[in-house]
Amino acid sequence: MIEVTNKKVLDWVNECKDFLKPKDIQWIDGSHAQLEAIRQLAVDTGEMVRLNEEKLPGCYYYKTDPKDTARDEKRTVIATTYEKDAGPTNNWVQKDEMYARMKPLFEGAMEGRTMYVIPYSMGAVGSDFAKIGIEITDSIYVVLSMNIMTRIGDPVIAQLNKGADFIKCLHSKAKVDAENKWIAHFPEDNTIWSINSAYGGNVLLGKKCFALRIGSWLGRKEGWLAEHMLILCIEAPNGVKKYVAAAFPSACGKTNLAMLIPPKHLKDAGYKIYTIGDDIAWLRIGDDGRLYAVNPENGFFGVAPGTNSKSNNNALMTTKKNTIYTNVCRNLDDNTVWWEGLEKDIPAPTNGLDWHGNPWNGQTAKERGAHPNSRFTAPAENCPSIAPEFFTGKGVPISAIIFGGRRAKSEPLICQSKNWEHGVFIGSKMSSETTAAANGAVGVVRHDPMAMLPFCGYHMGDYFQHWIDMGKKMTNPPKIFNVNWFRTNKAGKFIWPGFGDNLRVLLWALSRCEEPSTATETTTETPLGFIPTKEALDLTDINIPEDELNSILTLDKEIWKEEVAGLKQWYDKFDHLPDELIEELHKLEEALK
Ligand code: OXD
Ligand code: MN
Repeated sequence: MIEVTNKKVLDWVNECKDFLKPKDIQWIDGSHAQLEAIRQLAVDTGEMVRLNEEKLPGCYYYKTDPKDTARDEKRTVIATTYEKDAGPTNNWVQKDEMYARMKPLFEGAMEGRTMYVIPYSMGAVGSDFAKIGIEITDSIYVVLSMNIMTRIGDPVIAQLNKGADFIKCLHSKAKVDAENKWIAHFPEDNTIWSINSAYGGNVLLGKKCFALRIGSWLGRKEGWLAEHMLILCIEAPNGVKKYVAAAFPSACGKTNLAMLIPPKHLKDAGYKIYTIGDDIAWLRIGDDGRLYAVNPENGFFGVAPGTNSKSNNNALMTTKKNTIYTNVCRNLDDNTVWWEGLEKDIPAPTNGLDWHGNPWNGQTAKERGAHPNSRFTAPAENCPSIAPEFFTGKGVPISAIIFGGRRAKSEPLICQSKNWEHGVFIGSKMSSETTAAANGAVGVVRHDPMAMLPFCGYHMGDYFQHWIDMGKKMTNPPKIFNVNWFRTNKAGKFIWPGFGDNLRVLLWALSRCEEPSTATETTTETPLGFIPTKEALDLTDINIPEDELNSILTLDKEIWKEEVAGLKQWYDKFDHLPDELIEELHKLEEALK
């Protein structure tokens, strides 16, 4: 390992050691030998199970406490000096009070344990977009997962030794005590403290905590955007590559869209899809006035249930080696894993263990084998559709930004905003039916602007203003769209086939980004923006009853009057919002009359 010479780093690690009181300290250099030894320790102590070496080489199984299986938004805190900086959508605690609440919980929390120090980079090490974090943890699961999700070890230490700044990330699983679980962000101090959880979203501090909550705060200060967005590349048959960034709330198919496989006729025509990111994008304005994006992560932390060769074969293939599976069902016959929706022809194991670790054979219809939010943590480099641009960390120019949610009735299949400000309005009004990715009721509609409600590290009124200001600085901003793959018919079945067929919708969006647009004449202008007519969409080989197709390509004014009423209530939460958004809301209300 390279010797650490950055004094700020050494001082902080010493300070943590003094109150955590670990039995020893291990710096993570990221070497193969070191990681292999840690894996062996995880197996020896029972923290992880090594899976079938032939079928799933390098793969491990990990299980969390049943009360600790999802992000815990109620226990996620933005701790600033003044409440106004956290805004009405975050749990705010005065920062000194939060330190005082958590310090006693951390006191001696690592007694008898090893304290691991993980230097990591979000973004390709040393690239223009990259930022560094150091995570201190007592969890082997965190060490091994951070190795997948970020770039760790010596190359990062080399950057720190050159004087690079870093985010101080402290985690202890402590007693995994749900009553004393806290995930606290101190953006004024570049600090994150997480205690009493062992679930990925709460403890892999590079992801939601740094790359989004602290990232969004830094982005506002420094003039860039940290967003809950996938990034994908669409290569046309003529070889031209276009890039799309898309924001959806958790468990709305982001990973599937990022890795989509084109429908047969488009594949035969020569369309190709490459994946750059599935969850987070950092976006900066380039010298040419366009918006450029990187994926700061190095792996995928995807929802396992429902992942199969039809829904997302690329994700399935990605998980076949060097992957950690959390809270899935184990198949004891061949030491592999299983989850609901894995494959029609792969039945539930007759000799299995459910996500609680209890014997399970798929016969107890009421119980699930895998937790609905069970996950795979898999290296991005495994992904068959990974883009070469992912590795350079250089940033790709974004043509279209797509917002989307899970709405059974209101939002049309796709709608293009009128301009950047209107697009920001479209993002600010996003709402979705909740899923299992966070604790709480599933299927309840909640406003989730830009899919950032749980992840924006500051006042959302200021966040919208930052978006408006970013638009003003771009001479060639991306066009903004809203999509909804989740409209249902009278029988409650999805109308749009989704998955690979979503490419048809993206292609329409990209045609709208051409100058001049190649699709204008087949578009309907509505109070919400531009919706394609059915002639404008490629519907080859798709069979949707005429009335259902019409219903997802029109705007139901009565439903939208109710949406506007809900939106007004939502906006009322904020003591300040950009004038541009109030104006757009007013215009929408008038147009619906
Ligand atoms: C995730 C989430 O895990 O959004 O990506 O919850
Ligand atoms: Mn996410």
